[in-house]
Amino acid sequence: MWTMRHGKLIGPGARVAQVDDDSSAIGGHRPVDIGVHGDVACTARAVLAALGGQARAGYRSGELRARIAREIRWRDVPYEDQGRAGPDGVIDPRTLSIALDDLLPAERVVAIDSGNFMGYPSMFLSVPDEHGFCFTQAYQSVGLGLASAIGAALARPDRLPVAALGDGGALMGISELETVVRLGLPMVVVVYDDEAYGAEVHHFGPDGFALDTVKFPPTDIAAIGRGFGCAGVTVRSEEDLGPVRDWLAGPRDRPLVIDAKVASASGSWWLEEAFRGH
Ligand SMILES: Cc1ncc(C[n+]2csc(CCOP(=O)(O)OP(=O)(O)O)c2C)c(N)n1
Ligand SMILES: [Mg+2]
Repeated sequence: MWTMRHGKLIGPGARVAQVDDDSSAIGGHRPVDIGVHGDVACTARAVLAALGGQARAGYRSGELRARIAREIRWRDVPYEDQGRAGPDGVIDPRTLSIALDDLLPAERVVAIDSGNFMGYPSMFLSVPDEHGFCFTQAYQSVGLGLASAIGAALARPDRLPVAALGDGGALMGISELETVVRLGLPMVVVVYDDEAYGAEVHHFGPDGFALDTVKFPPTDIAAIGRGFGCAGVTVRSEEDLGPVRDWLAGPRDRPLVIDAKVASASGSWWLEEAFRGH
C-alpha cells in the first residue's frame, strides 16, 4: 500500500506480467495475468528478441522528458495558494517553505518532526546531500524533531541547522530550546503553526468526531522562543520574512524561532494517502 498507492499505480486495464526467479513469488502480492519463472535480465532480453525490433517506447516519451525537466522540483509544480491576508492572516505552508528555501543558505541540515506538515519542508527545502536530511520517522513519534536537529547541528557544525516542526511537536519538545540556546547553536527553528494536532484534525474530522482535544488556542510561539533566549518572529505572509533575512545577515549569535501561522483548511495529500490504510 505504501509503494503502489494502494494498488492504484497499476491501472485497471493494465495486463500485468510478473517475472521472478522464485516461482512461489508469482502472484504473491496481487493477481497477475502472466507469470514467468525466470531471471529478469534474461527474460527482458528474450522479450526484446521475440518482439523483433517492434518494441515501442510507451511511457518514456519526449513529452515526459520535457515535463520532468520542467517540474523536477516540487516548487516548479503549480499550486493554488491558500494563504489569507490580514492581521489574522495565514501563509500557505508551500509558499512559506519555498520562500525559506530561497533565503536559507544552501549548506544546511534539515531535521523534520512528525505531523501533517512534514511533507512541506521535505518537498520544498532542498538539501546538499543525504547528510543534510534527518527524517525522524523511525519511531513515528511526534516531538523528536528539535532534539534531532540538535544532534544534526553538533554533527555538522559546517552547515546551518534547520528544525522543521509542527506546533504540537514543537510544544512537546520545547524544553530543548534551552539546550539550543545553552549550546549556542545557530539554529533556525521553523514551526508550521496550524493551532492543532493537524494530523488528527484531518484524520478524524471528516468522520464527525469531536476535535476539541486536538485543536489549540492561538499560541505565541515566537514569544516563547524569545523567553528561552532565541530571536523570535511571527510570519503570516511572505512580507513578514524580513527579520529572517536580518538574522541570516547578522552574527547569528542566538537561535531563530519562526512561528509561521499556516493555512490548514485541508489535510496534505501524503497524510490522506497514509491514512487510507488505517
Ligand atoms: C508521541 C506521539 N503522540 C501522538 C502521535 C500521533 N500523531 C501523529 S501526527 C500528530 C499531530 C502532530 O501535530 P503537529 O506537530 O502540530 O503537526 P501537524 O499535524 O499539525 O502538522 C499526532 C498527535 C504520535 N505520532 N506520536
Ligand atoms: Mg499543528
